[in-house]
Amino acid sequence: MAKFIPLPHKTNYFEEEMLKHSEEFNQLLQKRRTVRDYSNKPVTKEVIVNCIKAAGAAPSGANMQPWHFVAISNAEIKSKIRQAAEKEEQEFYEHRASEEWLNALEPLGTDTNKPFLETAPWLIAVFLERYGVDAEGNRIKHYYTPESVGLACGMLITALHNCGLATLTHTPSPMGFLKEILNRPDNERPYLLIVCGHPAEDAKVPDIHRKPLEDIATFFE
Ligand code: IYR
Repeated sequence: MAKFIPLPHKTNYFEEEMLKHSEEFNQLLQKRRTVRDYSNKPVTKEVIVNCIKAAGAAPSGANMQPWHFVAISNAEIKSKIRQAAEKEEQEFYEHRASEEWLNALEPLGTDTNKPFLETAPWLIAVFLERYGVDAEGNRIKHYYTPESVGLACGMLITALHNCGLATLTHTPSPMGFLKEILNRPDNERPYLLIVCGHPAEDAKVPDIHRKPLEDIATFFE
């Protein structure tokens, strides 16, 4: 039988307050940029812990919370990840990527060289649990797993940005090497590698723009 409790936290803003919150949060998120140039300045673990907790508050299919976050500041592991990622990227840029894909990436100026995987103080490897495993080793079915983990990643990036940190959502492809280097179990697959830290003093970002509202939303009133 489903058990219900009263909604524990309620916010009841006046309309003007709500509008102000929406404007301020939009202003904050409009300042988010994907960053590839990082400073090696450390970021305290507690900040990363709190942001991962925030990500863990994401909604998920049947509340299965099908995610696992591996946060790495260890230089040796970061170096292994960089080596493995650059090997895959070499394959990608030289053989796997279509001409069309390479053209789409051209404005981003990306290439096989991924120094940020060692420079940035934290890498957060996000794993998707294809299924759960209970105490007896039985499989527990998970639902809407890519959607759920995507939502958690969005919240993680937002939480990190809110702390004044820069992020890069990095997807070396394929990223099976993450599972080996980080010793993850069979039920997990690597989903995303989030690079996080302070931007380099002279960090540059591509001159690209966001679509206007009318291109991303439709309203029926
Ligand atoms: N994984 C490669 C290529 C790449 C692919 C997409 I889609 C991007 O938005 C950016 C890069 C790389 O990281 O260089």
